[in-house]
Amino acid sequence: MNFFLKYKIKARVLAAALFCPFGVGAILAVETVTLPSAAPGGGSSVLLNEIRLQDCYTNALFPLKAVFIKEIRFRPSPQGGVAFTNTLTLDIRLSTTRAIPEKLSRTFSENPGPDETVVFQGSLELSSKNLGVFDIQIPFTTPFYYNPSKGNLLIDIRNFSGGGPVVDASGNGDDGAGRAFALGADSTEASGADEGVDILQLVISDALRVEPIEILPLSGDFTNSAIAVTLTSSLSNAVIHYTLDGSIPNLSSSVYSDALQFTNSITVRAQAYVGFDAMSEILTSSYRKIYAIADGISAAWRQQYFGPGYLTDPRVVAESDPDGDGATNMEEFRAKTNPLDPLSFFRILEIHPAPVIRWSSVSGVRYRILKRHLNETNWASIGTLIRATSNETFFSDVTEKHNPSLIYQVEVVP
Ligand SMILES: [Ca+2]
Ligand SMILES: [Ca+2]
Repeated sequence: MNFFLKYKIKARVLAAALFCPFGVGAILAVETVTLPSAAPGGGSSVLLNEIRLQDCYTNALFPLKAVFIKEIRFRPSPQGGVAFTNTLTLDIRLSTTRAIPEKLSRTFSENPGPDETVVFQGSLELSSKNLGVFDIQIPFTTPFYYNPSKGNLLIDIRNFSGGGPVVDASGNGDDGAGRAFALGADSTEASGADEGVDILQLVISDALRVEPIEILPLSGDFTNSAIAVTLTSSLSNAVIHYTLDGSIPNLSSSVYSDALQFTNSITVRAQAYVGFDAMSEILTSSYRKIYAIADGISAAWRQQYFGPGYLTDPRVVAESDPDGDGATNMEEFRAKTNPLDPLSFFRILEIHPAPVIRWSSVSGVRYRILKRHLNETNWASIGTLIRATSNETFFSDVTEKHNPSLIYQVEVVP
């Protein structure tokens, strides 16, 4: 007798449950895909017996995007399913197959695709409250990357222990799902291949969001002569393509291997691929080389002369002399001269000796300096009155150079 029960299920419209739109930075979207053909109905003994069973689901059941399948769930059949808790020993493998769900080969090895992956292997305690919901859950230790555009999904289950309940199943011929099965977990030939299938719920997540590229350092400013940027993907077989001109990376873009070295401002855009499939969002990181650092020159001074973009203007370096007047920006800042005007810089214009008049004085007394040339008769007063602060006072007449024809006189002002 066939160990599968009879089916009473009518097909319904295929639909995937809970589809979350993709958005940059969105919270990881977890969706479920359920074969929608069944109201709770027929039963399967895939968990009940020691068996091997291949369920095949058509790619039309999945969203049109690459996903990771992370978990499968069963629900007890209303016909023989019971509440239970038991530890089962299972081997579950997923692959992308060219096989047609309802026309699987009876030779098990002919059905899986080349990317067959062991997603769970070992013992696992399963339980159900038999509420008709998908509460028998088998999370995968290795998520399976599945691109529905590449083929149908084959789920190869070997149950080495039995001990679970009868689970819900469908016998419809037009629901895009079928199976091959045989008693004995190590069977190589199926005793039957037909239109029936376990009603599974597949937990998936968007493959574009689960494996981001890591970039170090993150976007930011750098002041050193060069910056090293590393890209990594947690997918060991991923190839990272990148661009440095702001364009969107694709399979033709440069392939990342070693750390990238930059000496000037740059924008890195990168995306990880496995084969022809994008496996990450496009990552964008910008690095800005800045020339104004905490060197003592005020930001306001730099902005005054070099404008609002001064941070990335190489002319603003403290040791630079953009106007070529021999004074560095630091020297011009300290002297309050114009760093972009070659005629504006601090320097000694002239050195010349000047007459110095020195006299004995009394603190508090005021004095007036008079002078004339030898060939003049009138004395002229120069400067303001000088109030002595000690017993000796001097005055330097900086308006004159050394001139033997000059005569000075000092008089007390009453
Ligand atoms: Ca200068
Ligand atoms: Ca200057």
